[in-house]
Amino acid sequence: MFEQLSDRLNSTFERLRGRPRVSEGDLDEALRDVRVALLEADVNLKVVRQLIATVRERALGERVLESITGAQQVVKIVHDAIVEMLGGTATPLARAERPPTVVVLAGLQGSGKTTTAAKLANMLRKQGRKPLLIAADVYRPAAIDQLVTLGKQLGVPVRAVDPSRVASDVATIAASAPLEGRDTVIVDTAGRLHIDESMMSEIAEVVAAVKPHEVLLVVDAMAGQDAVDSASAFHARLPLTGLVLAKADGDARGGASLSVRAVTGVPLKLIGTGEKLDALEVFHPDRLAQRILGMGDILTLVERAQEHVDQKTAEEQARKFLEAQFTLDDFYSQLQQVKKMGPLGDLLKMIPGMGAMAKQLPEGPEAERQMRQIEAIISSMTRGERADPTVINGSRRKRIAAGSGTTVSDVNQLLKQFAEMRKLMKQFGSMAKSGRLPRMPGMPRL
Ligand SMILES: Nc1nc2c(ncn2[C@@H]2O[C@H](COP(=O)(O)OP(=O)(O)OP(=O)(O)O)[C@@H](O)[C@H]2O)c(=O)[nH]1
Ligand SMILES: [Mg+2]
Repeated sequence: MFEQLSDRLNSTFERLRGRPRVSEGDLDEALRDVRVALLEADVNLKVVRQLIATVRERALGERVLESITGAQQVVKIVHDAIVEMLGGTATPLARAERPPTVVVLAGLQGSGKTTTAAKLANMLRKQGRKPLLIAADVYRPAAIDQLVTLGKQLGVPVRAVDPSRVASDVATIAASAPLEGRDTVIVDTAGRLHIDESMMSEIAEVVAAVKPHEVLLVVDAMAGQDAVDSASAFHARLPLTGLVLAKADGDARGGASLSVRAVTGVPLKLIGTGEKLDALEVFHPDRLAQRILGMGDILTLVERAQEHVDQKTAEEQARKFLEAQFTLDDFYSQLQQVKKMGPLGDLLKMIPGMGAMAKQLPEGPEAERQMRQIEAIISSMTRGERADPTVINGSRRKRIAAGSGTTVSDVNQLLKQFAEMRKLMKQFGSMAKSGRLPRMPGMPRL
């Protein structure tokens, strides 16, 4: 996601950095490139115009043209403008003071409501909440079964409503949820077209009857600007409190995610990044802007690590990582854990400067093969070699290659990559120490 946009923006800024000073002509040329890049990413035209105008005005106001760090300032201004366009800070889901918290999901047919309902239940369950799912899609008989199946997988109870009294049933079930020890109710509704008046008034009735704390519209990122248009139409009819962008993983250009907030004024709260039930993320405008501008997304990486890796090992490794005391042994054990966290390429993209490397990475069976090769090479090293790879001279390389069934050039490549990684970590560590990186809960203090 966003690769093309990210590449274009980065080469634009690269060119700008190459200039000794940024002239007004350079600025306008760069802004033209940014504009084209955003339009090609399918960002809404009005939103693009607004963004470019803001950036230009700020750049001139901040005297970018007279500064020797002008190019850097422009990047920062673009970054901030993108963050604003995406809504500023992350907007957490509302929580009722007195349970139950009620969340209603609405959206077009096939947009991803049922899947999102289950993913959200899963996310809340992991946070220690006790969700209950209500299947209020009474038009497709299979819809209830779909939710029941998902609920079973998660161990979350599912209740169905009577087709003849959808709104009042949802209200009754929601109200009695706390009696069953459930503190959050997630209502999956039928897919509807915004032009279908009777279906729109039905969901409006549900909303009026249960007075939910959140009315989330699930939009399909792959629909691009159509998703943005339908969001506007739903917003005109329902009191939406937030948006969920489903199928963001299938949206190569990213236009919907980048414009839906600015066009509708409704905050984007969650994004769906895959079919599996753990593929739902809280939406963070700043992190996305950083990812697009090639600054990496360390915070999401750290969170994902916390979720999948045991906490103590993670902290220990993060400390070593940032102090560049990381050995090949750590690298090996991290590879094992990284495998649990998701495709390596996805993870690398979140590390500053690693986006380009991620692109060269193979996927699927080839990635598996390379992973096994790396493991074989590391396990053919002695303990001393793993702790301090600088002792690995020519004859040791030959021995390691023979022992792992690889070639000397395979061994060289791994050592080179490892050395580069360490160098990067060192920079990173000093950034973290000097406070230039935000600190996350759970991240070790340096
Ligand atoms: N890749 C990907 N697929 C998704 C995501 N969310 C949902 N899907 C898929 O999209 C399809 C439709 O999802 P549903 O959750 O059934 O959509 P719905 O809005 O409930 O559909 P209706 O009830 O028919 O209106 C399914 O095949 C899901 O697996 C996502 O974030 N990524
Ligand atoms: Mg459904």
